[in-house]
Amino acid sequence: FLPNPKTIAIVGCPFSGGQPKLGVDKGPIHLVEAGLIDQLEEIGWKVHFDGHHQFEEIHAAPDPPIKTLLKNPRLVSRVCESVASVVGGHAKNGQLPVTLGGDHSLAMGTVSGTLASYPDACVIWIDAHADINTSKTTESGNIHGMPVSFLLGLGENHPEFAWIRPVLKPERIVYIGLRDIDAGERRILRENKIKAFSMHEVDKYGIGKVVEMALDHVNPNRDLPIHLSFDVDALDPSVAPSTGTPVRGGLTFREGHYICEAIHETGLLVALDLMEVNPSLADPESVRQTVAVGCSLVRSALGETLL
Ligand code: B3U
Ligand code: MN
Ligand code: MN
Repeated sequence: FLPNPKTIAIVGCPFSGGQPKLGVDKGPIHLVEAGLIDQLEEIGWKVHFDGHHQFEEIHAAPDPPIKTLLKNPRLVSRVCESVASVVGGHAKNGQLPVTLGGDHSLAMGTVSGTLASYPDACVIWIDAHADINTSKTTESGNIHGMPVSFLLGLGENHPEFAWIRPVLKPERIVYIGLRDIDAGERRILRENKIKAFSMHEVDKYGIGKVVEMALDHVNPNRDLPIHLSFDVDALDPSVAPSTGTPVRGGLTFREGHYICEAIHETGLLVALDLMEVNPSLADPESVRQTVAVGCSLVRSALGETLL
């Protein structure tokens, strides 16, 4: 899908408004400072990066919660709308947007941007969580637990989010790595027949088979563009400790990288998100380790091979 020379556009999104923990907005800065751009050039990409996005022109105050629950709704909505137009613009120019989060609410923007250019794209969502709560089911009110429901057009329509079109069909998204799902989310997954491979399936079948089954579901003929949205908390906390909501029993270092390598091998990747790296959480060595694993997942998805 991409013209030559193959070009990446780095979309750095220092944003934390979809959840309460400060520091996740520093994720993109740390990933770039760790040398990600040079690393991608070394594996043969042309890389465009003209600074992290500044969302400061987006003032949403006063931003009272919707129904006293959904937190920072106007801010999250406006930031994601801006991210959608940036990601969509890069995709239309034939570049591969690599969005560095920031919290996972940003994926409302990135996936919307991808689907504006590639309407038949599928989404592969790697996460400990399903991020599919609606304003009715959310217990936390944190919008990073909700982006998928907005993209699918589930739940109530809130005027604050009127720009989001229900661009994604339930059969075009698949999850890998789930292990912390709310009761309401479990019901939504079941009712919409959304395919999900939890850690149980990863244990049972092995990661190779799981990725193959996931692709068979969303991309049976291996001809549709792929948006890979990778929440670093899909990895086990021993591998990626610096993240806001770590859940034990996650993907190993190799399982995470295998997913990225296998998606690269399809030749169908058109957009990538790496989300929820929070350099303010845990000790300096854990931060270094998490940032390094984030960079290496991105490299694997973009073609770095072991041999
Ligand atoms: N499902 C919970 C927890 C959660 C979702 N995403 C993250 N945590 N990172 C919620 O808040 O909706
Ligand atoms: Mn997530
Ligand atoms: Mn998560």
